[in-house]
Amino acid sequence: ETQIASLLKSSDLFPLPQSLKLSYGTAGFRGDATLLASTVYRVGILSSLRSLKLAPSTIGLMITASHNKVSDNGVKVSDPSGGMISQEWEPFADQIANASSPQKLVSLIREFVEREEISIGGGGEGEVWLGRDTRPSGEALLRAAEIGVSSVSGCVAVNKGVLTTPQLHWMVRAKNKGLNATEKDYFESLTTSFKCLIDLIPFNKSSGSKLVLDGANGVGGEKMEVLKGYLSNLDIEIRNTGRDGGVLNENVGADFVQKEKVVPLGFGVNDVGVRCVSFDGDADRLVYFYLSSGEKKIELLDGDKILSLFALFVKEQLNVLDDGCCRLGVVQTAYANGASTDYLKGLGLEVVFAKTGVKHLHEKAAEFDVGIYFEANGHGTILFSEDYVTLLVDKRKELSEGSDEYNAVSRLVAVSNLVNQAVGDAISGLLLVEVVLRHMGWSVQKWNELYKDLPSRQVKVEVPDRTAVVTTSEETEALRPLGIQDAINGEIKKYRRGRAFIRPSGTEDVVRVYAEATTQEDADSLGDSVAQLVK
Ligand code: 16G
Ligand code: ZN
Repeated sequence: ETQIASLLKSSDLFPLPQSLKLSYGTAGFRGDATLLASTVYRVGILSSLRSLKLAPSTIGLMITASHNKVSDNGVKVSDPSGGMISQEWEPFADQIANASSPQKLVSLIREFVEREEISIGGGGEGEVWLGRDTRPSGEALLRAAEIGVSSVSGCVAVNKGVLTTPQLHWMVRAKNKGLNATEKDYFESLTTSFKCLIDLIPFNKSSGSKLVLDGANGVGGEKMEVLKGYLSNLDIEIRNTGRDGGVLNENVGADFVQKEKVVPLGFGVNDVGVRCVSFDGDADRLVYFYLSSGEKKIELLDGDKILSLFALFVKEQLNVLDDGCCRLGVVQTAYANGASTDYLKGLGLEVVFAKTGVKHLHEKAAEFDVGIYFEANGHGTILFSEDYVTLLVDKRKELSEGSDEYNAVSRLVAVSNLVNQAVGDAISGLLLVEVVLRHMGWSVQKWNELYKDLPSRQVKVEVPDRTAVVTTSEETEALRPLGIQDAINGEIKKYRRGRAFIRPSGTEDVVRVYAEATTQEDADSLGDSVAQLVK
């Protein structure tokens, strides 16, 4: 009863704004920051309950709206593994976020606690780690989260301050594994494995040519500056750090660069030919690019191309080991450029498709010994199963130091430490791209030639009810409205290498159309005619 009184009292501090309807969706709750205090407070409560349910365990709560505009904010929860919170809890998240009164909220919590058999007020074993990006609204929202967390008795909130999303996930994962889990440990783990990989490059140990980073005026640029202090062998210039007056995500960052295919602010004619990389606002996505002429248009190396580079490198090491028993798999979404899928299949790789949204890709990648996943937008990582890493470490003991096999095993083990095993991480992704390019002796232009993207086109269609569109689990075909897929197939048939699909957005009230063909004209025309069918 004291627990209930405490919840009623604290929830009075955070009234639900009228007309707010929220859904946890593909990436947590997001919206205008001024409306989110009650939501974040409630997610604080949920995180405490999650921690108690899985006790003893630490849960992560991240305050960010990623690539969205600076006046937005959002909140998402990390499970003890460092992955997204189990989808089984999403309906409860939706319910409490939308509960219309403190009484309603408390009764929902009560029911849930009973059903899930969560024991509250026991030994005080609940712990939630909080992080936020650089948004000005973050501090106040973090306080709301703290109040939510500690309104559940036996739970403590630990403020970890400004972090990238992947840093918080990494730290939560490490903590629950009983490993060192500070931000410093994160940087040390990355730099140690990066240096190890650089030392394993068979020739040309030069520091490589200069890389220029667009930090999206967010947390990523700031953290890269810290990391730079740990590294002697990375020549990097960091722009759009947010300190020079630029606005978060405004005409900068990975989302902007990938969607608009033009240079971000702060880049121009002087950068022609230079290898450049953009992070998004919370540094869980990256895309590379370069300027081939003095114009604004760029050559984009998106998530698909990063995936291809990583897959090639991992495959090369496995070939040295002649290890037929390692299951290497690649996971893409329907948005992956068809040319990238052909390329990966051409390498003899198993390619599977998942629904859009990181949690879906992650789940499928985790089924392999080594699973590589990327969304075209630049979010992705490489997952190594624990058993496979153990096997590699044991195998290395039998190999003679310095042999090709020994080095291949060492590279794979170092990659498993470098690449964030919890979520996609722009910082570790950047380090691995840099390693692989130096290992191959490739320029960014050479990397870009792995394959040529098919022209594509995306259209958003506003409809009265986007849930009328239901797709197969890989989102490649529409099951509903009835008959629409036949009509789409009819359009596709008119174009050489035509491909198109529709899906309801998970983050906006629209239906999205994707189309691809051998020429831009064809891709545009296919996209438009499919959009007409949706209207
Ligand atoms: C979210 C997802 C992103 C996905 C996008 C699709 C995470 C962390 N983020 O931003 O992966 O590409 O949604 O948006 O899962 P849409 O459903 O509106 O097309
Ligand atoms: Zn992001």
